[in-house]
Amino acid sequence: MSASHSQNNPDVLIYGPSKPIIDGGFPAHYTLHKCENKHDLDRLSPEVAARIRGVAVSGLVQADGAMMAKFPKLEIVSSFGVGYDHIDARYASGHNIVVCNTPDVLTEEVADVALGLLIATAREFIKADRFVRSGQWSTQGFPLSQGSLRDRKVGIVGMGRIGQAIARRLDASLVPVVYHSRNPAKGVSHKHYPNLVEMAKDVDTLVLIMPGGASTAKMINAEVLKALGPRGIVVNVARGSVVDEPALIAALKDGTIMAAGLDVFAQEPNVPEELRNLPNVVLLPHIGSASISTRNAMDQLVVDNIKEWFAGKPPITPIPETPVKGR
Ligand code: NAP
Ligand code: 8YV
Repeated sequence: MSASHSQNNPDVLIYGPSKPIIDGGFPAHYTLHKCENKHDLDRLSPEVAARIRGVAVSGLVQADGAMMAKFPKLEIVSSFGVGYDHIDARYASGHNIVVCNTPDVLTEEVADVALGLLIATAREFIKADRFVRSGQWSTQGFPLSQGSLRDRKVGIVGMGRIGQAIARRLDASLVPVVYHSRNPAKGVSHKHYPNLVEMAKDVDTLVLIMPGGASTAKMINAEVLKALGPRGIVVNVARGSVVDEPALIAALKDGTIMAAGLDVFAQEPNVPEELRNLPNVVLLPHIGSASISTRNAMDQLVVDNIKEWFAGKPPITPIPETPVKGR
């Protein structure tokens, strides 16, 4: 794909929730259209759809092949979030549509949440907070935590931008780290395991930060959880789809593993009641990148990718499946 394209008065659709930085971020010569959800999208007139050349996906709404096929002149889809499992990258690549995501600007924020969630899970912060609030501390001491980071070895699944930022934090905390990914990560000195089950046998903690989608679906299954063992902690900041959720619930219930810290779930925002009732889990509502400053930076990158494109330049962060050559 090359970045030599016409530049005049593009029609751009903003698809997803309203956000000031995205809604207000485009120059006056753009013609903007807005669909908050699929219902709005289905009602977009064919005349307007025929003019759309760019789509800014402002939240977790699906941009599958059928969605993109509505726009015969579509050149670019600029999506909010580094994960793009809600975008059909293969369709885009086959139809000369460049897809952009928002990597890097959220890396450290998400790594902070991963480490915070690991510590909160191992050291039982949420139970301890409830203990103080309920007034129980005035009559008894809080039980010692079963878990500790001091005697743990962490296996990170996915050693990309965020995985490496998590590894740096664990290095600084003197916690040994190894990792699994399909290929060894360039410039990473931690031990690489080509086989996930072999790694799970050698560690007692898994931190998941690989992409969602077909290649990682339910990768963390009963076999992996059994290999991790009864001291096992699973922290998932990747996608709910990477875990076999019923198998995880069963493993947490019967002591196959010790605990889990979860920021993401199979059917968000619906979290199974069985999981919500477990005492050995810490549950977060998908807040890995959710600070005002980081979300603003992500929104700005959604806009900037489209602005660069329609200024005739390569976009800033195209995904690997739809690479763009500069002029
Ligand atoms: P990245 O730099 O592309 O890294 C992805 C890593 O996963 C790479 O090491 C890659 O290595 C590995 N990987 C990919 N497919 C795999 C597979 N089938 N099996 C094993 N490993 C695989 O991405 P990133 O910026 O670190 O982001 C990672 C993911 O985190 C995102 O895609 C998103 O789903 C999730 N995320 C969640 C939140 C949140 O709020 N909780 C926020 C941001 C991101 P190989 O290609 O060698 O396998
Ligand atoms: C977003 C994420 O919160 O970047 C990602 O992949 O999971 C988060 O930063 C998510 O895209 C929700 O819109």
